[in-house]
Amino acid sequence: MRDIVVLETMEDIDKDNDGKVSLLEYIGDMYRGEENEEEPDWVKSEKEQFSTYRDKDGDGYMDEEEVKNWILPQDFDHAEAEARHLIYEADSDADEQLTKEEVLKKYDLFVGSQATDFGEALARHDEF
Ligand SMILES: [Ca+2]
Ligand SMILES: [Ca+2]
Ligand SMILES: [Ca+2]
Repeated sequence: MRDIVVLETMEDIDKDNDGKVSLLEYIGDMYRGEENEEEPDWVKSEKEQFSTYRDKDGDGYMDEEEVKNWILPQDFDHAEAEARHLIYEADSDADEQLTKEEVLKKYDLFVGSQATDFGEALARHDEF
């Protein structure tokens, strides 16, 4: 069952059907920028994600195993990753602390997040 999901994802993203997902294919699946257009920041950070986390053996491609780890991580804590992502997104002054103002500014992000409990807990903890 799990492998079918992996295969379908591969088929979807692996445009040149070489059985591996290149950085371009990975990004191209989410983002189609115009030439000369500057990349949005999230594309840059996705690229970093790719080389830092997705492409474990650093050969520049995600093979089947790496795609599997990407979409079906074994020991991946979704809530924690989401929480970290939220902090990263919301922490406007990058001091790794979230103030209530920062949370409120990104309120939509927290509400739309799977880790909404985290956002709520955070807002509660940060009352002053
Ligand atoms: Ca490919
Ligand atoms: Ca690889
Ligand atoms: Ca901050």
